Amino acid sequence: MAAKFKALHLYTAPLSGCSARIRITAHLKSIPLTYHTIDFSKAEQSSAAYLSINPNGSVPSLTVETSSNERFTITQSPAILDFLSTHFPNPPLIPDKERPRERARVMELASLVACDIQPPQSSRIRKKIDQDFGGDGEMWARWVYERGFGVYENFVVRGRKEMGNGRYSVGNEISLADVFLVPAIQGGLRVGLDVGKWPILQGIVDECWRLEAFRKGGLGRHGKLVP
Ligand SMILES: N[C@@H](CCC(=O)N[C@@H](CS)C(=O)NCC(=O)O)C(=O)O
Repeated sequence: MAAKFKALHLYTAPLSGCSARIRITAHLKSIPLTYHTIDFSKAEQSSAAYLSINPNGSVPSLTVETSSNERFTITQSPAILDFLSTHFPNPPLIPDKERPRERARVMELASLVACDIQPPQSSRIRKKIDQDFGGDGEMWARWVYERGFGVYENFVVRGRKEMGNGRYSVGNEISLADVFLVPAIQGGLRVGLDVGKWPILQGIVDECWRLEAFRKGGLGRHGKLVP
């Protein structure tokens, strides 16, 4: 643990892809986190106790206890990842400024998942579609994932044309892009998608899955990426 911090408390849910981004990163960087499970089946994310930690009623949240006994909470997975990458730089998950193209590609792919794939099909949105709009939330989620994974794969193809082939989303180093991709793919599997439709994504995910950090930090119960 960096000397500045006494403890880092992660509020997480086993099937939350946004929380899995933090868990995988913590394993890759060997950051000791204290885990607090928020039970969605008991709607704990909407309890008064949890809303006092995260007024957005979502996971993940990270409460930081500093060595000078201050406490502060960070919500939103990109903000938490920024904190972790600043204070636990190794191994880096974002290429440095000497590699501007790789850096841009990593941030582009991570943002594709963070902004265009996960939010429109989140559990809260699906529930609203099912309960209040007379629709089928799972079908909607499948459409969002299908479109998003096709776009992701096209971006990887473009990146490989520019920078050469690699094992992961961008080159041969694990990056934030992979950390965002793998839990999203697991989310897609949960709604019945056949990831084999995107052979390049399947290849990246297979490579990531060789790493313990992904197996330990990925979505609980759905540890098997390839059905
Ligand atoms: N933009 C947020 C999204 C967080 C989010 O949507 N979390 C989901 C789980 S992946 C959640 O907690 N949903 C609460 C609910 O469905 O009530 C982040 O990246 O942290």
